[in-house]
Amino acid sequence: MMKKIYNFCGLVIALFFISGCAGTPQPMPVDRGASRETVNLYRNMLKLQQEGLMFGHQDDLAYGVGWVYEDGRSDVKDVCGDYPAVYGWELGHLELGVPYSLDSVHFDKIRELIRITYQRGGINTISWHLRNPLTGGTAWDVSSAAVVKSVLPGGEKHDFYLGYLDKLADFLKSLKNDQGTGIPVIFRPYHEHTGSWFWWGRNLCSAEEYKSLWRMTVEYLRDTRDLHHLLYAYSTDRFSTEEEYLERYPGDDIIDMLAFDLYDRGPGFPETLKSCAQTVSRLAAERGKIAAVSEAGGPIATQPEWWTASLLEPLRSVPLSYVLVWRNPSRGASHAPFGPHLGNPSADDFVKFYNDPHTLFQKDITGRKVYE
Ligand code: BMA
Repeated sequence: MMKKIYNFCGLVIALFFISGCAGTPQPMPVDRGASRETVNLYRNMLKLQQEGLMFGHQDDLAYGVGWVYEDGRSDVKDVCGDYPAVYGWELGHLELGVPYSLDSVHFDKIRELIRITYQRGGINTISWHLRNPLTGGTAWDVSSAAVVKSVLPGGEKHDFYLGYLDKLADFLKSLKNDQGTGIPVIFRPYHEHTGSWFWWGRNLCSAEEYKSLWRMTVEYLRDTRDLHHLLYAYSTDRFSTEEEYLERYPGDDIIDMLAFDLYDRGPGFPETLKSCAQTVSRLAAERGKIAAVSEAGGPIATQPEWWTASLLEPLRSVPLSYVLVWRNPSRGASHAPFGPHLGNPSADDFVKFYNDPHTLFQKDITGRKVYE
């Protein structure tokens, strides 16, 4: 009799634990073999997006207005005294096997800065404006609508393209912390595909081809090259409807973050930003995924209150992980700096943006230990 009671108690305790664990499944990235720190980053980003909006900047630590490679320097820090929480890095030209990117940043430098960011508790995201594998032109070479098809299995450039992915995988594999494990990064390839200015854009391939390109890439990096420190981000350009946003979505088993890029190109920007953000935030929440504005930028030289009026207010009430503004080229780019910098008329407003309780910078997230 006693034994039966013990057995019964054991059963109740076991059921309690099983139902407790099964009842609250923890969010998982699409890579079920993702490293512990990658899973932690994913979960912490999901939590943080309920608390505030992280600020990100492309190439922040590599160069800024009037400077290149100055240790510890950041245009954002020059203006507000703190580093961004999120850092964007660009790997275009890595596929060519050359030492520096299309934006003249050495890949060794990018690796070093990704490590510094990680050690500080910041978050790294990677974009890739890779060359056109069929024509040999740039990422912007849209002269052929056969490129995506040519790199898929059975296509004439498939093996050649795997060579590009191998160079990428080698670099990603080299992103290691002091313990020798991979530094988690958000990988955001094939972006702005709702437009038609890159070889993977809307008019250059079918929806099925685009989705297959994504699937092939994730499967190659994760399963063939055994990389388990990546979160995968899907990011469109501006869009009007949910259907348009999702038309080329590769699937919930391929994507960890739903995002979009949106630049301020004139009147109506705040309204468009808000409505795109609301849609993406809702679609991400329905899927238990992260939401972000993966690229943004505005006319900060002529609209001194752009940071608070055009960027923060539209996004304030929308749960989003981060907004990342694009780079501050030192020279020779087709656009003005999108990030704050000393002497820019918007600098005071950026300090207001920084001081607003809704925005999160490096100091706000260091204590949150996003990898733990
Ligand atoms: C674009 C511009 C280019 C740059 C490219 C990749 O938006 O900034 O100058 O080469 O991104 O970073």
